[in-house]
Amino acid sequence: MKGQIVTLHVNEYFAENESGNYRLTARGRMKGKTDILVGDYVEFANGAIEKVYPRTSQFIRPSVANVQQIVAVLSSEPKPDFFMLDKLLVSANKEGVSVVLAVNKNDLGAEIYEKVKREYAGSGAEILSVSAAKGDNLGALKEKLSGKLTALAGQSAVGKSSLVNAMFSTSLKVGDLSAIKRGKHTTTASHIYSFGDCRIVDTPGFAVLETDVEAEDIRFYYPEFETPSALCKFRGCTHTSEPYCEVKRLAESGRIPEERYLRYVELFKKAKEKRREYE
Ligand SMILES: Nc1nc2c(ncn2[C@@H]2O[C@H](COP(=O)(O)OP(=O)(O)OP(=O)(O)O)[C@@H](O)[C@H]2O)c(=O)[nH]1
Ligand SMILES: [Mg+2]
Ligand SMILES: [Zn+2]
Repeated sequence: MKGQIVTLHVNEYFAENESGNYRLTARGRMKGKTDILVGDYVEFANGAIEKVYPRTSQFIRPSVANVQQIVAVLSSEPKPDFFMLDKLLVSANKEGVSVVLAVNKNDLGAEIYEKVKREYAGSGAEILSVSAAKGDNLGALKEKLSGKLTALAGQSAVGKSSLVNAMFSTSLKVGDLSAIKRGKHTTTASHIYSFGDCRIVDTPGFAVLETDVEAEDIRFYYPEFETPSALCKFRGCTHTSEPYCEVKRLAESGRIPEERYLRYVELFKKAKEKRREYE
């Protein structure tokens, strides 16, 4: 039989298909395999997983497979970490996964939403202003979720669980802001929840879904760089320190959001340093 892993514990896998729910183990050939992930489609018989099907996407932190869309939740409190968001967008673009930026807690003001619209207009992500508390714009968000396995990402306490509860009348545990100060996350294990044709991976308070990307490849995952990069003087321009760089020129004149560009340069440098550590 074929099913999809909806959650897992130590050598205990919970799969689901149209006919029901199954508690599985990894025996025989699969024993000791640590790379069976939430989201994986598996073949099983007699309670044992026999095979993992090829994945359409994969993230390493948190480990989830076959996600088709990411809803990245942001809020004014806690303040957004745009560096994390940029990393998430790079990983998502690399894995071919679409991103919706859900700016939550709009009952507290529109400043962050306006900033996100400015900085991410060319990023390829869709941007929605929502409020779990007031129920604002949740219909639009729900529509996005329809028919796609969606991962909820975002810092702890931005309101991921609250949004799920408000959209689907569930009662996932909701933490308070003080929980993050103590370093505790409210959601502790990745879990796929099904609500009609909406299927959601609620991940433990992780800020990003990450994959590994080479420093020189990061630029390919910034859609707003694509057109101007044809005008850079040097072929293979990384848009960081080369002269006559069109991307840099547009960032300096504000036509590419400058802060997002500067974070890109930072991301590039960090990826380079990290690689050097291992050389
Ligand atoms: N004002 C306001 N507060 C909200 C809104 N949505 C959630 N909150 C509050 O934000 C806090 C965190 O909400 P959670 O839903 O637990 O956040 P989370 O992103 O699931 O957090 P983790 O599970 O730790 O990753 C709670 O105190 C919520 O009541 C909103 O739309 N407006
Ligand atoms: Mg949560
Ligand atoms: Zn360039």
